[in-house]
Amino acid sequence: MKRTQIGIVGAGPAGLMLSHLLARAGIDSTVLERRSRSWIEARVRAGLLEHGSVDLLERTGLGTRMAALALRHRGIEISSGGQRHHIDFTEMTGGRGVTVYAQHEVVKDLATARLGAGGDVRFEMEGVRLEDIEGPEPRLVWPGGTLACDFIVGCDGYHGVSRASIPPSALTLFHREFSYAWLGLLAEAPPFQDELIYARHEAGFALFSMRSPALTRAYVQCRAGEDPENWPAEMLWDELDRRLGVRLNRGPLLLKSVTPMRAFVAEPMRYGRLFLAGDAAHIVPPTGAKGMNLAFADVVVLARALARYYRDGDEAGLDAYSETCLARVWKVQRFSMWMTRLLHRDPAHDEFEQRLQGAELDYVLDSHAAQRMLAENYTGLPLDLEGV
Ligand code: RFL
Ligand code: PHB
Repeated sequence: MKRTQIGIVGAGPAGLMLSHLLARAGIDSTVLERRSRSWIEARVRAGLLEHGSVDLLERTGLGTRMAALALRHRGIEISSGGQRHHIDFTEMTGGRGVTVYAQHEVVKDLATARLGAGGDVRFEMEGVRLEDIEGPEPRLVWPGGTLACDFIVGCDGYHGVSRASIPPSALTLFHREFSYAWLGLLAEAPPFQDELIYARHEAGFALFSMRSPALTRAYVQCRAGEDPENWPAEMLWDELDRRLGVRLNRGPLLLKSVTPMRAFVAEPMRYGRLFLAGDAAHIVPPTGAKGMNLAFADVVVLARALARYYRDGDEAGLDAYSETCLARVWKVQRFSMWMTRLLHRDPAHDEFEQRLQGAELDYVLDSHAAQRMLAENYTGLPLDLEGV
């Protein structure tokens, strides 16, 4: 039977970054990914990197393309009542900012690094199952193969197979569903300005973002389960302009799709010899731009704990993995929920709730302390990269 030290399910940002960090620590891993390499490298998802994620990529030799392609931002704009306000993160945090660099570019950099270093990343692996995760030698099994592992890490996203392999009685699941979602577009149109705009509007939330000097990314709040076909391109552009209070540059759409909003946490993030990381363990609503960053924070903790285990035979880091990660996960969940509730129009809310929401946003826009809280969280809570 084939063996590896760490079997990783899923080649998203979490799985590939973990494999990369383990290789740097001299630990063997095999990544099994259900989709093709071209699929994972083309999948349009996140766009914003926290300060700590940028450090992580640079420190581990993945900064070259990012340095050439990424856009550095000092802050964001918030639009309320038709007026735009700039929040300067760099000033509030003593020099931090955020970086626009598409998730699929990060995934390309990671896949190139792993495969270039002779890493074992296998694509189009359908039907992967986890066996004996409670025993001393868990296995990854698929039609035609078996891989014995010291540990398995489930990095296979919200719909993956890893979390589903844990007996339901061993997990506590926390869920929030939303009655609204985001309808997003990606268009061949130069961003009309440098900074992002988050808009609170009576018709619903809107967000102006970008992927590159040539690509605009933008979202409007819509009903959960909305059919994108109900939104012809012109109508979507008009609605964005109306809610954002600007005139975006328009261009051909490369993508138009609905992203469901969800908040979810599975506790604990370990069962026997299986660890969960990234979206497999938690989802935050996208308003704070946190999901990929949180996935990186998990695997930094796990890679360090595994290095300690293989170096000193010390399991303390592995035992503390879930608790260490969950402390950050809940803080990031709090922030993402706060941003979501601050800016979206909740159809279930009466006038009283809407007045409170308006007052909260006014307070944020007037208060240095509140803006600092926003800046600290948005640019990213401290990420310990010691030993990485
Ligand atoms: P992923 O990226 O979902 O990767 C999981 C991988 O596992 C594979 N897989 C399997 N492989 C083998 N066997 C199976 N049975 C498998 N089942 C699944 C999948 O094919 C896939 O390749 O999870 P990971 O690595 O944890 O990464 C999480 C991030 O992708 C996610 O949190 C972010 O995209 C969230 N997010 C954002 N995060 C940010 O940090 N900043 C942002 O600006 C940001 N914006 C966003 C976002 C997510 C969005 N959507 C589409 C949900 C904007 C949007 C619109
Ligand atoms: C994006 O560019 O896709 C994006 C930006 C900010 C967010 C969420 C998504 O809060």
